[in-house]
Parts: sequence; C-alpha cells; structure tokens
Amino acid sequence: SDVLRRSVLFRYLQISSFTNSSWMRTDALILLGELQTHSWSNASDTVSCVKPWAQGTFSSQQWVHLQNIFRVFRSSFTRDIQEFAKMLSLEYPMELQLSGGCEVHPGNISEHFLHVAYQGEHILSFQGTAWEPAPQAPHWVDLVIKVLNQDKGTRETVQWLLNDICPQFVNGLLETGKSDLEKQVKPKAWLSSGPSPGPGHLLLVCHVSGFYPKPMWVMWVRGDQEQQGTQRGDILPNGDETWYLRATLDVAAGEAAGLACRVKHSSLGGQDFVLYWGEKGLG
Ligand code: PBS
Repeated sequence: SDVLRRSVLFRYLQISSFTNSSWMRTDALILLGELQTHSWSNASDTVSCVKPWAQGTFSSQQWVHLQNIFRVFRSSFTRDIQEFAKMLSLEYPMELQLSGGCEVHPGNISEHFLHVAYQGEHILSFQGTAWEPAPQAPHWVDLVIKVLNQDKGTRETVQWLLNDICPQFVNGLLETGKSDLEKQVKPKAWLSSGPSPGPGHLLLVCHVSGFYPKPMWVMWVRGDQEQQGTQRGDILPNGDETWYLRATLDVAAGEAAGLACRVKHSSLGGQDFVLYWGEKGLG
C-alpha cells in the first residue's frame, strides 16, 4: 500500500528553555510524516500517545522500558545543560532544540539523525558512534563534545535507540496506524478577489482547504492552458491535520472571464475540481 511504498520520516522534536539557573522547561513532540503521534509536556513524567495506535507493535514491557530511558534522559539533560552553562559561563536565557529520529525507506533501509541547536543554531550532532561538532560551531562546543564522548554508556544507548529501536518502532507504527496514515480527505475550494494589484487589474484568489495528505496541485487555467502567472502560496496547517493552500493570479480586468482554478489531489481520484471565475456573482 501507499504508506509502505514511500519513505517515512519519524522525528522527535524537543525544545528546552532555560530562563535562568532555576527556571527551565522541556517540551517535546513526535511526528510520523505529517501526523503527530506523541507529546511530552514539561508537566508530565511520561511521553503521551496522541493516537490510539501510537504504541506501535511494542509490548507494554518494552514501552515502560523506553519511558524509563526517556525520563532519566530528560532529567540528566537538564542537569548537563546547567553544568555546561556554568563551566562555560554561558548567559541565560538559553534555548536548546533537539531533533532526532529516522527515515525509513522501502526495503528495510533506514537512515537516522540526532542534532542539537543552541540559540537556534546547529551546534552538534551524533554521528555513527560519537558526538561531533557542527561545521560552524563556536569553539566552546569542542569542550562539550569532549565531555559527552567520555560517556560510553550514553553513546551506546543513543546508538541502540537510533539504529535498532527507531526503525523497529516506525515499522510497527506503519502497521498499527495504517488507516490513519493512508487517510484521504477531500478539499473544499472557493474563489475570491484579493487587493487590486493596480489600476485596471484584478487579483484572482483560489482557496483550497481541508485536504490530506499534503501533496496538492492547483493552477489557474484558461481551458487547458495553465496560466504561468499563477502564484502558489505556502501550504499552511489548518490545525486539524488538514492543510490549506491558495493560488493567485494577477489579470487585466477585461481578461478574467473564462479563467478557472483547477485542483488535483489524491483524494479526488482523478476527478479534478474546476471553479470558474464569474460564476455565483464573482468577477
Ligand atoms: C549549553 C551547552 C549546550 C550543550 C548541548 C549538549 C546537548 C547534548 C545532548 C546530550 C543528550 C544526552 C544527555 C544525558 C546524558 O549526558 C547522560 O547524563 C544520561 N544519559 C542517558 O540518559 C542516555 C540516554 C540518552 C538518550 C538521548 C535521546 C535524545 C545519563 O547517563 C548515565 O546513565 C546511563 C544509564 O541510564 C549510563 O549509565 C551513562 O553511562 C551514565 O552516564
């Protein structure tokens, strides 16, 4: 099926804010492709599942074991950062971001990554068996690396999580979450006019909203002719696991008649939406 044929990205994203030496918080979330599977708020001792299938095919025993690893990790991480800040005389406030996970390709091939950013800049990563500084990292990062690499136990746990656990867990999620991951949600589409681009010109706006998954094709057309002046916006989240996109076209007022917005999406099964400018009183 679709989800098993394509590559899927699985990401753990953590944000830690250290306001001063005694105020800090850590929040995290986990994404599988476009969908959030887990959340971990500062107030909670454990990682929570936000999907009923988010434990994948792991047993309760394996799950409890991982929860313990993460609980220890979060408190050790907090302590480590405060010690590094002291040792290196770094100033508060500090923002640390972690991004780690794996990308599972068809045929049981997977790649993994674990990156750390300080004040929004990438400073170090885990590569192979050890921590390494990022290419443009400040010099003090070398000292951090030296200290981190002395902890063989942590390096082994990180390797195990990235090499073994991550792809195993993702393969389980692809099974248990199959129907959610493969869902198709049809968009709604409508036209409006935008702020006039200049005298005698119109800005035609085609809105497409509520679709899933993300890949979407939208163009202004005249008959079969795709209008090269079509400007596609960014794909924005509606916040309910569906997406929103708009496409605009700047035209001379006299040329708007006969233009249409054409929408192609996997949920439409080849039945493209076509909305004509000038219908229902517009234009
Ligand atoms: C402001 C300066 C910026 C510095 C940025 C540094 C960030 C580096 C990220 C480091 C992540 C690991 C932090 C904790 C680690 O140092 C260590 O204290 C603990 N290790 C673990 O919890 C292992 C799991 C790591 C998972 C990472 C997933 C993202 C505790 O280590 C001690 O106990 C373990 C067993 O629980 C081992 O015995 C280890 O040898 C021992 O030191």
